[in-house]
Amino acid sequence: MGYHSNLVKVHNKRAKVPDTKEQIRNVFKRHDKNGDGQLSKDELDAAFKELGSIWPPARAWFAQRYADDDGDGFISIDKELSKLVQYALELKYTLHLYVTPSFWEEAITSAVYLLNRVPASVL
Ligand SMILES: [Ca+2]
Repeated sequence: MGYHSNLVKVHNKRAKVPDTKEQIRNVFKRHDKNGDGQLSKDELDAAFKELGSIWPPARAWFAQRYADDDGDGFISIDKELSKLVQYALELKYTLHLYVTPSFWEEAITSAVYLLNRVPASVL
């Protein structure tokens, strides 16, 4: 491998700096500890801890209810991860309103977020 091809490689790497979405995606993927292609409640818990949630068990609970489309209690990396990432992204945005979100602020934000997504026919 010559000098030139190394330069090109570095340049390409620079151009592909992962965005927030990609980073969050990777955090979740990395937490599939047993590699079964699913995220369990415990694995979600650990992932949200890494993402900086101050109340990971609650966050994992809400996230599971939001993203678990087929209701099997696991988030499928193939089919349900996009929804989970979307949830994390939107939440992070909301939490930026607070300088230091407290336990209850995070809880209320989660609840409001979830309720906003309950179809009108249900509530
Ligand atoms: Ca599922």
